Amino acid sequence: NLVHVGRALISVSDKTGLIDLARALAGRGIELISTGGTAAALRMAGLAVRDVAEVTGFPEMMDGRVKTLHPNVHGGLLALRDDDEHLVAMAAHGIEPIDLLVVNLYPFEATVARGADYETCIENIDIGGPAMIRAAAKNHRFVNVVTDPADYAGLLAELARNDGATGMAFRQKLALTAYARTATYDAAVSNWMAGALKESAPRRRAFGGELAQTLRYGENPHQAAAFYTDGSGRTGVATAKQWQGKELSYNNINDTDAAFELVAEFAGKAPACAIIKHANPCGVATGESLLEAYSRAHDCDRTSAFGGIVALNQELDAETAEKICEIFTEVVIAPGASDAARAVFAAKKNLRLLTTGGLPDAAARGLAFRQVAGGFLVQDRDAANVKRADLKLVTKRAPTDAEMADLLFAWTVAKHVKSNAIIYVKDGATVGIGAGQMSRIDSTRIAARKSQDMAEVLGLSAPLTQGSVVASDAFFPFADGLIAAAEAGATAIIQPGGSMRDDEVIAAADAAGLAMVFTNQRHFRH
Ligand code: 93A
Repeated sequence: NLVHVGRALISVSDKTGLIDLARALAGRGIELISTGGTAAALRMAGLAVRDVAEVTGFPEMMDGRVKTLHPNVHGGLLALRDDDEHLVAMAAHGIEPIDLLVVNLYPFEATVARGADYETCIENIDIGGPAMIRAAAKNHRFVNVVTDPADYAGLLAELARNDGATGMAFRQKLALTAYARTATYDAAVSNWMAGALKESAPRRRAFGGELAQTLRYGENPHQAAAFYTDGSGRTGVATAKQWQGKELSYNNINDTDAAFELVAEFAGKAPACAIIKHANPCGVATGESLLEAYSRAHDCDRTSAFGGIVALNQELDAETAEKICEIFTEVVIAPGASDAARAVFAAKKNLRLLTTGGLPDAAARGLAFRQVAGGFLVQDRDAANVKRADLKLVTKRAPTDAEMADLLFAWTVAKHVKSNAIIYVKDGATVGIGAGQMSRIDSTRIAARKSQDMAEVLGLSAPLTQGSVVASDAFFPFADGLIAAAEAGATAIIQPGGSMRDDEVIAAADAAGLAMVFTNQRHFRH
């Protein structure tokens, strides 16, 4: 199953590592064929190369749209070297075998990510490249196909091991990678078109991702796992730079994402902090400073914050870093970190610090996936966000300005809490969070009870739910949840409305002197 490599076709947009590779191949006596830009780069480096135009007998034409799409190329890639008919056809048409294909594609994903116009994106759809990759991969019994500069070193090592040949298992792995690449590439084109045509999740389309990192394990140690990027380049944990600490785990990545998406809602606003445990916030706060925001977020639920993940909406400063170091924290993610803040963290070897240069765009279009037996569900990501003007007052009393600010804050947090979500907020900080319960009344009570527990820890005479406001991610189906919130001391409520019993719920609010607004929009998160 060893195949000797005698001729290579190299056609690459990303010229990383090209010269070193080509020089090593040439050093093995391998003949090089190349397309325009690649051939020029090789010649500049003093390497001998044949133009693909000489192989095809056609010039590269139509702005390069047609350069390798020719039987002399595809026959050379697809011919079975042990099939007499194929050999006869090769001889009859002057087709030479191509044993190695090195291609990386027009940078379509990067072109989309930099916001290029429609025509530019279209021009960056590679046709000849994927056609050759798929042909070479199909014929992996005889042909090697390399689609990623990261695999050049492995190729050279394999050739060195086998005196200029490669083994079948090696070529099979290359073929698998090659098909993953073309599938991901076409998925990116499909998704870009869906976006350009303003189509959303329900449209027929393909999904793909690039392997970014294999993980030590998944949600549990017996599950293998990996991290894929979706090619969107959207700022977030996938684009973050890690400054220190051991590799992120599957759960770390999941929680870090939840934390960062939450503080992204506060882009351009006051300093904000979210602390996440098990993908739910256990404290979210704004403040005059990041230090204050962090401290207030921490005070929502100090017990849960231990071993949590902290996200900030602004550059981390040294004072906040010092404060964070007072308890065990798994990950801190922020748009940036000052040198002084990094120096503070340097002493905490296990703490991971991630910076991204910005915040995720909270309003970005995108898709969210959920796996079920035999398939997966796809929906638009929840990019909605109500404004004050969208709210409908339904009670006799209107919220005060201070209550209104807290209601909107609580509603924003509720969007990022697993349903049933109940969030008590006071002065721009959560003071009680009930998450993931099967009944809304349980979430309401749990959030109030946690606030009571914290009052004891903080030595307060009354829990901070006294004089707070409450958000509910979906409507109260009965008045009991609202009454429980009022009993905990809430003075105002924000919720979607829309229950069959809205009248009862509104009457209960009026009876308790509460102000209540409806958003007419739900934020289930399951
Ligand atoms: O426009 S194409 O789809 N038509 C082709 O026939 C073709 N053959 C190779 N693009 C084609 N390529 C691509 O050109 C390769 O996939 C590679 O990305 C690029 C290399 O071009 P150059 O060598 O001129 O820089």
